Order: sequence, then structure tokens, then C-alpha cells
Amino acid sequence: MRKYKNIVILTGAGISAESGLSTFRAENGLWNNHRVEDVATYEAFIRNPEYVHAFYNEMKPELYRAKPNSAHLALSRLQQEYDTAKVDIITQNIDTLHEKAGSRNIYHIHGVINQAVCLNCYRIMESWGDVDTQTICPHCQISGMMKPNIVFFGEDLLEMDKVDGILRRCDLFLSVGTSGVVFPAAAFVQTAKYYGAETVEFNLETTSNNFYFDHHIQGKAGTTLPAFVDELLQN
Ligand code: BV8
Repeated sequence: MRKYKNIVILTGAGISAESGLSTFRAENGLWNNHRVEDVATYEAFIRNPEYVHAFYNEMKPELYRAKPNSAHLALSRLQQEYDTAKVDIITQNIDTLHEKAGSRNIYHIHGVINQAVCLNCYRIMESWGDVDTQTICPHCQISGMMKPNIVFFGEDLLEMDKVDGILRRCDLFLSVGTSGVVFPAAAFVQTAKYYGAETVEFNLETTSNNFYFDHHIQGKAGTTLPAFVDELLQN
């Protein structure tokens, strides 16, 4: 393995599976118990904000208690010990397990569970408690305008101004635990590859994106990622 200068890791729900959190598209996944159109689209939120708030409020206690697993910890170790490269984490996950593992340079492109945004003043409120249509914005004091700071289908992603540059500069792109079906995150590997990065996919199975990856490491990320980080750190 060569020395890298800019390492980018894209993570999806699969990296949090061994922390006990449901993924989206598995048998007992999050989307199996709810129609995406009813909970994760902007229209759904406008149509029935109470229902969408309740969906995310119900998720908060489990995500609050969740603990990072060896895959999250391996990325934090890579950031701390790999001294010749900048290591950025772009996550589709709304959990805070990368933060709990001690990582930094984390870009939550689909938002994060313990934040809400005021649709009146567009400032962010942090809360692990329930947020709903009665919640008063702590900044502009207007009530009824809080939305989960979560990117619904049909909404633009967060942090893309920074993410685009990171993808163009990277020389190693790792994709961990994502089915690669949601865009534009699913196309990040194409950008990285176009600009010359080596690309590696970590998943239980081959995904629809596999054509764009130079290497596939099959297995549970909690096992495969720490081993890969060990190899990177030995070089
Ligand atoms: C956008 C909400 C520009 C937060 C999510 C029509 C109109 C508008 C847009 C579109 C349209 N048609 C298509 C689009 C684009 C759309 C899209 O991609 N749709 C798909 C379904 C075709 N994208 C968007 O709308 C995005 N915005 O394009 O804006 C725009 C604006 C207006 C008009 C046009 C364009 C917004 C996308 C974000 C949506 N929000 N969720 C939440 O509740 O979390 S997406 C949802 O899927 C989650 O955020 C999740 O992160 C994401 C991806 O899922 P994965 O993380 O990959 O999870 P999944 O369960 O699928 O897979 C887990 C994987 O892990 C599996 O492969 C499994 O094998 C593996 N695994 C499991 N265990 C392990 C493991 N691997 C390793 N180890 C293990 N132990």
C-alpha cells in the first residue's frame, strides 16, 4: 500500500449496524415499517409535520444510547495516527457515532438526529428531546416553524460546498456500509475516481455501485475496517 495524502471515507447505515442500529433497506429495515414517502420527503413533512416529527423523535432515545463499534473507532484511530494525510468522513448517517468515536472532520450530508432547523430564521437548534410543531425557535422565538435538520428526498444535501472539493482532492476513497442507491452520495465514488483516487468498497455484499471500485472487501465493517486501517498504519 502506498502513502496517501487525502483520504475520504463515505459511510452509510451499514457502519452502524453492529452498534445495533437498523439499516434502511434490509429485511427489518427502517423503510420496511414506514413508507419513505410518508416520513422522509419534504412534501410528507409539509403535509403532516406531526407524523414526521414523531418518527424522528421516536428514534432519538435509541440513537442517544447507541455506542460506536470497532468500525467507527478504526476511523477515529486512522484520523489520529495516519500522519501524512488529511482524513475526512462524509456520512449519510444521522446518528452521532462518528463523533462518539472521537472522529473530527465529519460531514453529515443527510443531516443529524439531534438538530432541528427553524424555517423562519434558518438557524439550528440542538436537542435530543422531542421537537414538534409547538416547539419555539430559541433564536427568533417563533413557534411551529421547526423542522428536523434532516435532508429529505427532494431536498439539497448539506455541506456540499466543502464535500465537492474534498472528493476532487482525495487519493483514497473508502465507501463503508452503503447500498449506493441514494444520490448524489452514490455518485461520490465516480467523482473521486475521475480525479484519480483509488477506491475501496466495504460491504456485506456487492452493491449496484461495484463497477466504480478498484477493490471490494466483503464482510462486516466492524472486522474488515480495523484490519484495513492496521495495514494503512503499518505502511
Ligand atoms: C437531492 C433521510 C437535489 C434521513 C435520506 C426525484 C425528485 C427529487 C430527487 C430525486 C428524484 N429521483 C431521484 C432523486 C434523487 C434522490 C434519490 O437518490 N432517490 C433514490 C431513492 C433514487 N435523492 C435525493 O432526493 C437527495 N437530494 O437529490 O437533491 C434535488 C432536489 C430537488 C429535486 C431533484 C434533485 C436527498 C437524499 C437524502 C435522502 N434522505 N434519509 C434519514 O432518515 O436518515 S436517504 C437514506 O438513505 C438515509 O439517509 C441513508 O443514509 C441513505 C442511504 O442508505 P444507506 O446508508 O446506504 O443504507 P441502506 O440500508 O440502503 O444500506 C446499508 C448497506 O450496509 C447495505 O448495502 C448492507 O449490505 C450494508 N451493511 C449492513 N450491515 C453491514 C453492512 N456493511 C458492512 N458491515 C455491516 N455490518
